[in-house]
Amino acid sequence: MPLHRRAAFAALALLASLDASAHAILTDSTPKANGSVPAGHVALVLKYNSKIDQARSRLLLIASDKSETPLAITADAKKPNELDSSADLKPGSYVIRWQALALDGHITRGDLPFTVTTAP
Ligand SMILES: [Cu+2]
Repeated sequence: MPLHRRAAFAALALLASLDASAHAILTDSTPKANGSVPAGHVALVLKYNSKIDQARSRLLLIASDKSETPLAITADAKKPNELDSSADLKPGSYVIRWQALALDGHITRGDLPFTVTTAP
């Protein structure tokens, strides 16, 4: 491969790695992944490594019977790296399927499984 083409590929690889660092990666959450919370009104917080477009990100709650409920995301300009919501949940196992749009225009997706226990 000619040297100038190698340099071009190296530059592209560098750009790709820089871009990857801007993707939204889930860094913390409430409930924690595989964690548990008591039944009732449950605050849901997904925290990312970077700012995200809250209006164009998505949260879907999947119950153990596979039923799916879209969760409204609470827009909060003071917490630009979070997707916040809440839901009234009965005991059982759930998954939040999240889709986060980072400000670089790229979407990342993931599943956050957790358990709701009988309220004390
Ligand atoms: Cu990106």
